[in-house]
Amino acid sequence: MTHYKLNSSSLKELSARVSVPKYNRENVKSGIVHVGVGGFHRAHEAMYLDQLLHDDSNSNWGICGIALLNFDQKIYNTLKEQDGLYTLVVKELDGTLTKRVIGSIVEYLFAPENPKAVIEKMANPEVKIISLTITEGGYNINEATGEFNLNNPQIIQDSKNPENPTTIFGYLTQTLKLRKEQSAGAITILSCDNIEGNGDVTKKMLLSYIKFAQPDLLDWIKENVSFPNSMVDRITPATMPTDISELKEVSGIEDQWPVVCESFQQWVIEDEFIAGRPNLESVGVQFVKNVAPFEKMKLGLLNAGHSVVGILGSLVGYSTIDEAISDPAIQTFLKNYLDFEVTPILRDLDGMDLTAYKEMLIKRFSNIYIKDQIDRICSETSAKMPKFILPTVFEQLKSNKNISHASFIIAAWAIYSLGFNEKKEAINIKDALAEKLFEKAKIAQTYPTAFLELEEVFGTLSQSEEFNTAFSKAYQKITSFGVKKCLEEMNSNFKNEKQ
Ligand code: CS2
Repeated sequence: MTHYKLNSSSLKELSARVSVPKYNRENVKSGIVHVGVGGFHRAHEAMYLDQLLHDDSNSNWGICGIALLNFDQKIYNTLKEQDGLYTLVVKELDGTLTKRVIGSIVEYLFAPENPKAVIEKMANPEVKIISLTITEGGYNINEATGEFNLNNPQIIQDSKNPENPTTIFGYLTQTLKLRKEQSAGAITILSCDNIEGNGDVTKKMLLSYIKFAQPDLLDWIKENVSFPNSMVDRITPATMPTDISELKEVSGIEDQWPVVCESFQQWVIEDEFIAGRPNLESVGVQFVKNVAPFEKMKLGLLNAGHSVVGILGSLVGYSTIDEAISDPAIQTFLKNYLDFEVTPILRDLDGMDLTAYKEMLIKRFSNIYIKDQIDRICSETSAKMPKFILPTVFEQLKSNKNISHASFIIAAWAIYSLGFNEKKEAINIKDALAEKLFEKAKIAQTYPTAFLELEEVFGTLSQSEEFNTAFSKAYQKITSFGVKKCLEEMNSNFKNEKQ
């Protein structure tokens, strides 16, 4: 089979093998600028827009992808070499691979190389939406106070050098300033990160920065910028070398960075697009008045579920989510956690079948073809914990409800943070707070609750006596008997309690 490097000129040949964009990409304008062109964006928003662009009347809604950090150089280079094209490989539950070349990213910029070009692009009147996937940790929130962290050296640097920003807050501020000066019109800033009230959080954090750095912009922003909340969902593991070679061997496509994902996809958004929006409902996006209940459900069940399976699975010595969830001790523990600690805090989900949602979630985690890496799931747990698990814990504590599973998970995380699993193999911890976590985890070997003193992660949790007690008990048990034994015991006690 002839192999083709993926780019605009090979699309014609490739169209005989996989589905390719059938619209004229040269006519597509970037009505959207997206910051953070990782796997998730390419499996989700860019995929929805690719579908939409097949109708010529939508040609104003292409995407300009921004690689914001130095770390993003590789994706920028790949997009540049491949004219923005990449293959999306959907792994169905039965293992079938559905391959499709996505063409909605029609421009791309590397911010560290040319910050001015990025600001000018975002301030272009044709651009109506700036969307973000900058990760849970990217919003610069001080978890101890819930406020914007003005002490972050990069934030201070941006406020002193506004024309050469390095953070998303510096970029957005300069963009809004230019839009105001050039009367470029209103703009929507759409967060697509896994944070409860992601639009509200983006607004609060950005306005805090602007109040400090450019207060004269605030009035203009009030009238001209909207921040819809949204809930996004599609499991997108990291692309593995085998994904790249399969694509080459089976389909003859040389793609340096294809994206692999599950077939499930969901996007629920509040319809607050001040400068207009594409007709996304025609490709299955749901628009609702209030996204909060959906977001809370997804973060509390799916994302928290991931962290639970990831942390416990990692300690036992598994390396993928499907392996870990196939362990009955982990699966039963997860189900009990979701049913008895998370479900009670979920409300206002009329018409939503939560039982079916949870069953589906277990199926999605169990997909053996996805092979979602525990390393990916456990990366940046210090930023995920306050968004995925702690809101549930605080609510349960407030109403004196069960926290036995959550305290067990956090105790397991304290032990995980020492850097070894129970087979004495080193764990590859990727976390901006890895050093601090390790220091606390060391002290926790003698005083377990020292781990909870990390305020930037746990906020006021260490003030709860009830949590401290449950946490210490879980910690001692895990260190004495190992995770698996503890899970089995908890699961059977729980079963007896329920009978
Ligand atoms: C995962 C998410 O990062 C994580 O820990 O839970 O990336 C998850 O796969 C997506 O949010 C699925 O929509």
